[in-house]
Amino acid sequence: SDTNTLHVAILPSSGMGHLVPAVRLAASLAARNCRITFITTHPTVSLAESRLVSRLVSFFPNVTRQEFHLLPLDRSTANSNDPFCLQFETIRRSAHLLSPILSSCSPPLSALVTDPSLVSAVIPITEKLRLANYNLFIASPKMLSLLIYFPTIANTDLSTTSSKTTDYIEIPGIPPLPKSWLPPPLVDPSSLFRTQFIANGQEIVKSDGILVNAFDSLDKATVAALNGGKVMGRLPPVITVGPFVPLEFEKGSPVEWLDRQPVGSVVYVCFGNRTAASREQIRELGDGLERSGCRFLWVVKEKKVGEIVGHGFLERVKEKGLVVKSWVEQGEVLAHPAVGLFLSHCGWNSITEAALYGVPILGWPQGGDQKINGEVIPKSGLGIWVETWGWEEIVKGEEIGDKIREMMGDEKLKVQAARIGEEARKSVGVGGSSYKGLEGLVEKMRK
Ligand code: BUP
Repeated sequence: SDTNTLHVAILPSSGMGHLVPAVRLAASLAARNCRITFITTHPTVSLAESRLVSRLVSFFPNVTRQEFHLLPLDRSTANSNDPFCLQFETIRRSAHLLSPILSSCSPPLSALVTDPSLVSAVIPITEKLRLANYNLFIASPKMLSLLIYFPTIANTDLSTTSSKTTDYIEIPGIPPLPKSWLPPPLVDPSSLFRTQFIANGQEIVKSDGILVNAFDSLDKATVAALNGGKVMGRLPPVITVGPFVPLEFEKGSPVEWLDRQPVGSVVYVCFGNRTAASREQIRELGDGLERSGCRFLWVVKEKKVGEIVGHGFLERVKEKGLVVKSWVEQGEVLAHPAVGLFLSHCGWNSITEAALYGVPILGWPQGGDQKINGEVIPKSGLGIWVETWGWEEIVKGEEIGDKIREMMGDEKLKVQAARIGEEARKSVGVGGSSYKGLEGLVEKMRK
């Protein structure tokens, strides 16, 4: 009956990397008979984002979409050129408009689940409404410990020097973290991202629980340090609920080309929604793929792909490689038996999806949280990250090709990755740790 219905609102931030996990969480809760109000910001949601939310809503009758109209942002008071960071700020400064939306939900809400980039703006609202506030953390457990601890060290010297001992930051309970892994805007004292990060770090500790899209194979030690009070005392419970499983309704048109490739023969290459590569680096990557001699599916987020990689290249590799410039449903690609390696930018969703399907990763992190996320790849045994590969100095095709060939021939790595995939599926399966995490969450929200 209605009195027993648990009603939860979910407010993700902007960008696919934020929306995808929020949609998957919504689906997990909806499948457990919760009523979900899924709040989307307006204007700004991209077409891809809007389509995903529409699919969620049409798949689950107990999920409804609620539009949240944002106030225009005064750019002169927001020091950033990053459209995502500016969008976070727009949402943050409109947060007071959430109150009437949240309080008019029927049946009354039991909780709001929000995003780490919005937490400090939303906590005062939920406190006033006496509404439980949960955070869906969308990056790695290591990144979570950085967010929580950063306010304590924000005013220390974070720049990298030549002296080895000071090139690390010390977060209690976890191994030292190289300063060079920090998201670059955190080191710039005037950046908007840093201001938000500090505020969010200070406030996230006031939430009722933090959900992370992780499981034992993906940094159990850091989750234990967080929950054991080692990073900081009196933290909310950190609940592992991952890896989130791509949903049936996310499926687009399948890449049929994959069906014609032998098992484990294809390198899948994708650097996420926002990683920028120079034309020269894109060309070297193409050269590397060709030299590897392996089959490949390469997502190049550029309008003029042919012009960049060269029409000659496309002609030469057409038997072995498929270059696409549009969105592919990555979950479906990684689940495909033909895929044997993932060359990835180390977005957290990408890492967890590869883990779920037991696909080895060759990590090539760029900025943002990608290096701190990418640490789990060598640590878990899921793959490697060539630390000498940056994005400023061009990495030559020859080196890329050699690395790909070496990894594609590494039988031990395949076995390790497959084992991680089994553990991942066990975690989310009935009775697994993440399954229990979600069940416990629903119980807690009901109280
Ligand atoms: Br691109 C692309 N298809 O073609 P991350 C991405 N995705 O399904 P982010 C596709 O988007 P940053 C595509 O499966 C994942 O769930 C992918 O999230 C999906 O990286 C999501 O991996 C991308 O966290 O970059 O957000 O693009 O690290 O800069 O936040």
